[in-house]
Amino acid sequence: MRRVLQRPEALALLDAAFSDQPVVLTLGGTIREMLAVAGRKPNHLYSLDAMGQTLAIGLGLALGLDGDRRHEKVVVVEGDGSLLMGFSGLATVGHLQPTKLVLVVLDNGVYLATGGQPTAAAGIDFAATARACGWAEARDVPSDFESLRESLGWARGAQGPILLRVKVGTEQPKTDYFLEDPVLLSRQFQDWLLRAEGTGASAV
Ligand SMILES: Cc1ncc(C[n+]2csc(CCOP(=O)(O)OP(=O)(O)O)c2C)c(N)n1
Ligand SMILES: [Mg+2]
Repeated sequence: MRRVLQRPEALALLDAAFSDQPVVLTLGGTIREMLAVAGRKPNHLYSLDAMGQTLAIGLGLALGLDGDRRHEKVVVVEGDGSLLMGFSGLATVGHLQPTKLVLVVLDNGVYLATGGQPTAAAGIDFAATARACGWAEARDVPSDFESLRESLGWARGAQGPILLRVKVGTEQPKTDYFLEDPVLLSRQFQDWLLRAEGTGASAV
């Protein structure tokens, strides 16, 4: 049987595919693993413990950057439990149509951070839900390195809002704690947004 992709591997691919674009990261485990594979990145917004709110943060950012040609995409990295908590965001995104938004759901099927209790994700078709809400594209990505790499490359060039769901394993590498002040984290990210070099086109 083929082995399922582990979250740190998926995060390394995500960082490589969107190394110059704004990326909003959900919750502690995902953030710590991204820091372990990619290091501290100015284009990453670490939304520490904002369970259920990561998609809403990305939605606001994608709408705010809509006319800013320095930023092609706004990538949101969500967990299954957190997305389920903020599920109404799928409808709001369908309604508001942020064309730069790419939501990547790293679905491990559990609330890993709190002990591995199963979420409702196994019975929910996230892609079909997003399509029913009016998202431009929504796909399940097979849980392997090449499929995810290819899908991320496609998402980079396609018009959103786009949802990609990929199943990941529950291996938890040992990582350092990361508990910085969210006010300072968001300020550092805003500073990057304002000075980021993009395609060479000027901001509106
Ligand atoms: C509103 C709220 N409730 C509960 C928590 C505690 N909590 C932190 S992470 C987590 C699980 C999140 O599940 P998921 O998004 O699937 O991420 P995973 O743990 O699998 O990485 C919970 C319940 C929280 N941070 N915020
Ligand atoms: Mg989970």
